[in-house]
Amino acid sequence: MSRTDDRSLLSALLDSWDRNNTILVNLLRALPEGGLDAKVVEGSPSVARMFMHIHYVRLVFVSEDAPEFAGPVPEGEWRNGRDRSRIADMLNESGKVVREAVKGRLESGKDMDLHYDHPILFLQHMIWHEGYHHGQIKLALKVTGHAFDDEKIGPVTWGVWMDKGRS
Ligand code: NI
Repeated sequence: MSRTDDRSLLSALLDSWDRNNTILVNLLRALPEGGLDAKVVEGSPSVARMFMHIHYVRLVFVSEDAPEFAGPVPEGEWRNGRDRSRIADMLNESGKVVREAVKGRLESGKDMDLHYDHPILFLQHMIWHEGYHHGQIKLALKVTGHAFDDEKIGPVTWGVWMDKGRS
């Protein structure tokens, strides 16, 4: 059976976003002690600030592109977060906001207001943006002597994409 019907595509698309968020939160939870303060070089943002930036970017784009789904946008873009479970809650929350914005705009047939011709482009942009910072976060840990063990981090990050029985 063809899988190009809209419902099937929408469900796979939203599944990809959910997996992306799961991977990000798994990375956060797997950080070693002191990992939130790691930086690639002096002057670059800490791991904590990168997670907070990702949360901020999600919410600011929804507020600019699909404001009917927006909640409050945090005051600063690169704030320092100290509490890992609080950051995880924030990411899960902003993940839902993005999900609802994309789903809502797709269902209503409306483009995004400011940056994108199609809601899917917004979702792809967020996944690309977060993958970019994911690599920076891992590099920051490596250069500060806190490198992840690939055998441990692989299954909760790369493995989530390739978990065939999950959805
Ligand atoms: Ni960024």
